[in-house]
Amino acid sequence: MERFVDAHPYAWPWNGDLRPANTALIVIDMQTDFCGVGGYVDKMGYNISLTRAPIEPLKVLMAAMRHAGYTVMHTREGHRPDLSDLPANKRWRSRQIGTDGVGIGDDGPCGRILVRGEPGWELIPELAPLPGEVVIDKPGKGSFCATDLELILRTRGIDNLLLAGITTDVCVHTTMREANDRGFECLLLSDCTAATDRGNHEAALKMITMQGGVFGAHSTSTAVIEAIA
Ligand code: C5J
Repeated sequence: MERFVDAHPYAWPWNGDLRPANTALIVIDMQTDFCGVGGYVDKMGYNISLTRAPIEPLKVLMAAMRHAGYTVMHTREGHRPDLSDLPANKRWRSRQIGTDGVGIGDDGPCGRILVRGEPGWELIPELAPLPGEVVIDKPGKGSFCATDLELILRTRGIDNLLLAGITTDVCVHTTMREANDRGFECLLLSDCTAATDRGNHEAALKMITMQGGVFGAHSTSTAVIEAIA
């Protein structure tokens, strides 16, 4: 039986082959540093009510997908405590924003910013992984760079990826582009993603719809829940 999600710019997935065995939800970087009080995004002066907006729709979507037997995975952006995987230019740039010159790897209100094991780096408790769910630790913006994500997806026979989390224009879009180039069929969920700037979120959605769906498609979580019911 073919199954499609009502999506833009096309009904997704392209071939109607949407099943628990070949489809995974990846929840990207729902960490305190990106959406919690005192985290990196908050410290940079951005409005965390934007990056917190996906939490409630994500709770509902994750429950529905788990109930229907779909794979749910998570990612965390972060660096080793010795910062041996933190490029100097990434650190330098992160210190340019805000008023105090504090950036990635430095002490902040939630511990060292984006450093593995620190409170700010943790996934937020509202969206905690269930035991057995895959968590990918990534040093970059994309989830495929310097991780075993592709190996895990291929081993499980996953073809279709639903992309959620933060931020739409950075880590979610980078992951979508990496996945698309590797042949995965991608769907970005507009209400389960957010950016630090509303215009960037809208622009990131629009980019997807060019060229017949240049990186895949986007839809709402409601459309996904209807399709998998
Ligand atoms: C950023 C992310 N924006 N998770 N990371 O630096 O999008």
